[in-house]
Amino acid sequence: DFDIVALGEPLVELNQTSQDQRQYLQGFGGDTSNAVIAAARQGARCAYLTRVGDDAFGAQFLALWRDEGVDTSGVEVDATAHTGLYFVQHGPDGHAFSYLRRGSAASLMTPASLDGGLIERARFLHVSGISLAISTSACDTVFAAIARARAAGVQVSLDSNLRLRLWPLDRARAVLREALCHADLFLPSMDDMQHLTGNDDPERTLDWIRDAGATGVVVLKLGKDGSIIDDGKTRTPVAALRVDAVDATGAGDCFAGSLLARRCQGDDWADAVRYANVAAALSTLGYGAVDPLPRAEQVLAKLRG
Ligand code: KDG
Repeated sequence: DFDIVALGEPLVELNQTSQDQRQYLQGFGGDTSNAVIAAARQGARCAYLTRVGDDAFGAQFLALWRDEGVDTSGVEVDATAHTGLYFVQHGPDGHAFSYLRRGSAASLMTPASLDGGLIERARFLHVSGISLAISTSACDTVFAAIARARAAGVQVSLDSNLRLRLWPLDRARAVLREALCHADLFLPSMDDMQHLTGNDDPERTLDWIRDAGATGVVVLKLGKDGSIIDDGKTRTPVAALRVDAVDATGAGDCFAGSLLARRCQGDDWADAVRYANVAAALSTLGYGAVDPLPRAEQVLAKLRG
């Protein structure tokens, strides 16, 4: 059985690492894949549900997940479509993504992709705004996964991960509102919520989320200012670890995966969020979404120090 089963799209990553702007380091990304690898590095038993192309990149991903101890029995290989790809570019305002993913294998997932029964064997199902955005059939698949999880008593975790390159704001708002009502854990970032609600005040943002129908735990991520846990009764701020970030790609995914892993290991919400804040900070110290994801020993050493 699994602690966490995640559903979404892996993307091969080409990350700009040089000053002349023309050298790219190949790595791996895809928010839910990042999250499940981060969770596995914290000791969680994980599986990933997706579809990759029958190409060199799909094969690299399958090898990566196996190396990381992530179960791949729910990964479909599609001979008719490619594995998605994105570029990360760095500038004065942080990082930006360019996607080459339309028509990708993962975007062709359907609810039948869930028939292997992995979700029913998990403690958490983890999905995101990106899983919902990539295509209508992927969106249907996410809602079908949520329904299966709820029917089986599996907790649903949803990261907002709003990517406005993938869908219009109005649709994103409507779909995320619908999805967050079914989440036992909702993980929005303040940046995403600012787009969705038009306000930049954390308290009012949490009010908006409750008014939208969230009944589970909400952890609002404030970047370098840490996060706020709202369990429906009280709101608890948790400070972040300050670091000199090199590349924040995947930091939120590291946060999600680490938080879920620590919940499965018995942490209360405050301890799990404290741990996840440190893990996420450490994940920004190198280039790429996956390579710099810390392991449990590193996070624990930092927490103790
Ligand atoms: O959170 C990081 C992800 O956004 C990145 O790995 C690429 O999955 C990705 C996406 O769709 O933006």
